[in-house]
Amino acid sequence: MLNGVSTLKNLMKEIKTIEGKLVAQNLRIAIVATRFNDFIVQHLINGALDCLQRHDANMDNVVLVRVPGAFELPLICQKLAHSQQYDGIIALGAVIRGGTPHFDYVCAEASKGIAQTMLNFSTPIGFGLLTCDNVEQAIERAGSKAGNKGVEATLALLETIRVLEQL
Ligand code: INI
Repeated sequence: MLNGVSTLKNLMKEIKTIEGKLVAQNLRIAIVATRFNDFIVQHLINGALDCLQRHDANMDNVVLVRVPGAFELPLICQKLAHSQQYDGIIALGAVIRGGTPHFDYVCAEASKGIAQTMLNFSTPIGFGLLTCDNVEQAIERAGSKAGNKGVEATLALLETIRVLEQL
């Protein structure tokens, strides 16, 4: 078994592997962020901006677009992707479950619309939309216990852009 593992490791060394470097230099990035639940979303925006700066983005090439809520994210992402002015988009927001099924509709349409936009225009979109059962879960994912999803979405975007460049 041990032999099998080392054979696989050797095989991996021989396989041509395409990976994306986390370099933001010279990229044109649009951040689309909701106003809804701004007390959470502001932390996601801060995380995304900090991450871009740390990865050498030219901050003059970064634009922030605010939208009412998560339901509006797909339309604005689509418009930005269609413009071909951006190498990538970061979609940020927070949907928090209430007492009605509204949460399910907003989450489903937002995530579906963002994924569809990414595929329709081959423009990578970092998915930084929190879908939480309560405020505590959202706080945990906006820069406390469970990290910052704005940072995660930004890193995923950089990696995807750099992989796409090589394909
Ligand atoms: N939008 C959000 O971004 N987060 C929410 O938690 C939320 N809830 O719970 O209602 C929400 N609703 C607004 C929705 O996204 C639209 O902006 C609205 O329906 C107008 O089109």
